[in-house]
Amino acid sequence: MALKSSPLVQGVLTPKVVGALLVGLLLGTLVFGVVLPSSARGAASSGAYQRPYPLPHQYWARTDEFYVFASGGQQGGLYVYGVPSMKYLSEIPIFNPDQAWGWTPEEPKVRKMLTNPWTEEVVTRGDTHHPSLSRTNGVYDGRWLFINDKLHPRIARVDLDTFRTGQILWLPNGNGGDHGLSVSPNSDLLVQNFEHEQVPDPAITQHLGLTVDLLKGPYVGAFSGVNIASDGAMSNAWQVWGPWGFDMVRIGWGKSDGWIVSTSYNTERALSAVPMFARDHDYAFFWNIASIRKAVADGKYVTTKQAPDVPVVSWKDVEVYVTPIPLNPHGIDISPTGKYVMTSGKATTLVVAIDFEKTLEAIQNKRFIGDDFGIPILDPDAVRAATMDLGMGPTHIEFDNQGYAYVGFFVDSDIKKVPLGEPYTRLHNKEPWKVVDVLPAHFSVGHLLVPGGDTAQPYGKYVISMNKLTKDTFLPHGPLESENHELYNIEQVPAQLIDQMPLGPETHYSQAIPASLVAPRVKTTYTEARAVAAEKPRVEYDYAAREVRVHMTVVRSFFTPDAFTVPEGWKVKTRLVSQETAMDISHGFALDGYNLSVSLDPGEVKDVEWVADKPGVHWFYCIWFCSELHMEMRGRAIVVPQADWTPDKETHLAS
Ligand code: K7E
Ligand code: CUA
Ligand code: CA
Repeated sequence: MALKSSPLVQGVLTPKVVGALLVGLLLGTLVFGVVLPSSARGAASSGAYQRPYPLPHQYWARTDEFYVFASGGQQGGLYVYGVPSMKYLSEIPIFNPDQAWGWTPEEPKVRKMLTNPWTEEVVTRGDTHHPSLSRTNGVYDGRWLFINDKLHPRIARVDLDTFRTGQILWLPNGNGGDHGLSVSPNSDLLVQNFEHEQVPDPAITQHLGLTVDLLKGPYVGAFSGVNIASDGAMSNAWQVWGPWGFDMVRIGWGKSDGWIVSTSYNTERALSAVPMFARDHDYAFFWNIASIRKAVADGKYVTTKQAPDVPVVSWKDVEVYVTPIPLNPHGIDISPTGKYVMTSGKATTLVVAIDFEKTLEAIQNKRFIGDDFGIPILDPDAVRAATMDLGMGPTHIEFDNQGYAYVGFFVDSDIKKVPLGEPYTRLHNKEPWKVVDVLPAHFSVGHLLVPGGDTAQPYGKYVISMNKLTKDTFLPHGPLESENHELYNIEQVPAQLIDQMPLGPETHYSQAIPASLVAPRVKTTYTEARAVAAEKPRVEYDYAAREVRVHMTVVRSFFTPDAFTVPEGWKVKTRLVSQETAMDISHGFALDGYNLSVSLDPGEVKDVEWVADKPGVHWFYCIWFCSELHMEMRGRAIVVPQADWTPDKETHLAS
């Protein structure tokens, strides 16, 4: 019998039904089948992939193999979930404030990160697209994750010991529209493309020798190089500007070490959608990193008033090549040895595999078929390993550990599995570049991932498809629907779809990293509070600065002090010191009627500044259910009307 018609599900517990259930209990399994979900009954059938988590206690044992960090798109940060359980773990707020995850600009550290250094605007809208996990020798190392905001010219570093944003770096000379981001094999360089063409500082257009009209264009494109120090600190290194906007990007490794590969879909330099399809091809770019550094060292650059320390280099002064790629390419991805660079014409059925060894030879032998803006155009016949006609709307590509590429198709709503050429044929013994499996998706594949699938050593085993559309896959939840992450086991052909998970709109790229590389480094408490442990709670009044400074300790289940007075209009600097040392015991400080809520993790110290401009009693309260006295964990900020204030109303704590 189907679950749908089970009396329990319908909630019709009439005496007759209860009686039948009692009979069922007495008879054991015979009637029990009625109330078991069909999936639980089906798990024992032979050949089916066994979900590894039939029972909760096995999940408590924390046996997931991978963490997935999924870009949140308009959510402005990351979603985190486990694989293969597909269980949602948390979110990491980055560019958008999110008090549910303790990320609010009331905290000066957060506020500073969200502030545009040039305009001093606090920017609270972001659009994350491309996470790139830090790596050592081309392999994930579990230290950090870097990610861009498409809406503003800024990138962030997330620290994987705290799952919190540690730095936001603003990129100069542009308004945003940043797209592809990639980290180098040893995490010392990061490249961020500007997909949207810009009208830059006149010093830049002059240096490029191009003219840009604000109304009529054509505008110019750029990518930023960012240095990453050994402690993860990011700093602007240089920018390269050229005639086009640049879309996706990878910094090469192995056979393509020392090169940046990227795509552009708008080599027409068009200003609206239809003319962006005017040419039957656009380009893949190959940029030599050493030549960019040499141009900087040789002084071939300009700087701008906004960023006097960041050299801006012209494409003319660096070593760069292009090769034609059919109609509007998007993703560009590199195989594990660094040999194959794969891309595709988004508006075609064609997928191109470029052999990077052949590309270097073609450069050496000047196998050019012309130039565009002075950039040599490499002969496609000289650089391609294959041009495959595979299906509608090829978009992004990942790689496994068995020598296969996985190409996602937006229009076909599937993923095609394709064997790579040498040196991978000994792994799969297949004729290269011919589809061996088709993974159906529900629906419209955007990005896809294989764990480690953008590194020198993919882990394989799974593919996750990040589908843009769900249609009727899940319960209706309003006109704006979630997206669908689908998990496939790829150890066999055909691959098996083993789970689906709705996730908020809309993820772009995501990466999966072995749990063993991250879980051991995750902190459960902070140690900052130890440094101020000796300081006693106190309230200080500074009449000259019109400022009250409150030094407050926070521990289950008390704020000390739990009441203080403030003259109306004064600034209140509140230092919160968590004295907790136990894991999972976070508190918080939310102030009634003041648009203020901060989270305070165990052992953490936070400063909150606010202006006491609303007279009256304002309760502050703890925001997390920390003990059975959680609701009582509150106190009063008493804002005394200016006219009524006298110094005898100051709060003095008994010492
Ligand atoms: Cu959505 Cu990588 Cu921004 Cu393609 S991008 S899907
Ligand atoms: Cu502290 Cu609730
Ligand atoms: Ca185009």
